[in-house]
Amino acid sequence: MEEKEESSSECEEFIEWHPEGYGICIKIRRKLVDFMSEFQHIEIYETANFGKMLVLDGAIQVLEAGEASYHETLVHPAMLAHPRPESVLVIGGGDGGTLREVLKHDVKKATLVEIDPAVVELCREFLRIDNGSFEDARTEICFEDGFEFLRKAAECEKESSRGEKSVESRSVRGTGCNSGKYDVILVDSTDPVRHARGLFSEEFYAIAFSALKENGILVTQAGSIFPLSSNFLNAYYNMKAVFPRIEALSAPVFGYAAPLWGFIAGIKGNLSMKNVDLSRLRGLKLRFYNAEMHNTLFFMPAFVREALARIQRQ
Ligand code: AG3
Repeated sequence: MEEKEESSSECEEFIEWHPEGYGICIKIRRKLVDFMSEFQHIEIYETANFGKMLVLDGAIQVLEAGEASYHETLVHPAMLAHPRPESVLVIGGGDGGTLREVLKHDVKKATLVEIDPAVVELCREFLRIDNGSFEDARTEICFEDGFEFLRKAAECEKESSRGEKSVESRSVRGTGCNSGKYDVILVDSTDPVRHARGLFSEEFYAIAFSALKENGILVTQAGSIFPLSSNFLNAYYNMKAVFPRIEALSAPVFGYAAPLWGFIAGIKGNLSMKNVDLSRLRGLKLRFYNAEMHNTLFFMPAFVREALARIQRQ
């Protein structure tokens, strides 16, 4: 795989501009990876003061010094909301940070569905935030579009419940890891652009809803809350149409050009995300999330509550 080092004078700083007209600028020491995959432009940097950084198509995905708040908020409240999460599906997340957090729990199987094998390969070698989770015996990796993966799983379900044994259904089953239903689904995607756009659609949430067990929970990263982004509101709107109950969460994520990043949880069945057994956090070795902080993840600024209430009334 192509990899390139550049002299520090060529890349002293990395800037990501958000379309709204503000940005984030990070001083960097050197570029470790610059690769154009089939799907996107992958860059990995060593920054001057904040560890490594993963950038996809110009958008910062992971800044090592800031990634804990993102990955821990995406993963742990959902894992605690479920009394025994055994089967977890991660959509996206090719850097391995989400998988790393999932595997801190006593799960039986964690399936990672990542569209771009190059992201996994390069992050495993150069970013190294996965902490061995790609090699964990409970991990199963599938290189496929997450939406397609769930679509096929739904097809498969339908056919097996009809008792059909067509060649086609066997081949669907044969594509690998899309079998069974999940206790927890975590969507760790890029912004809703290009191949990730579909992961924020009502159709995707409907298919993910049916891939959850009777009691299950889906959490997606959902874009900036402050400033309030249309990405966040759209995801909320589309999830609302599918899930009987949803919760918005937020955390500050250093590395994204927004003081508050949003997450949305869709709850199926009889689970509560707010009243959880926080003693299960003991021994998990977390850097950001803790029992005292749990409630604060659900606090929303007044202007966000207002915007969400307007969506609820529709
Ligand atoms: N995925 C969400 C990153 C979104 C950041 N957006 C941006 N910088 N414009 C992060 C993947 C981490 N596992």
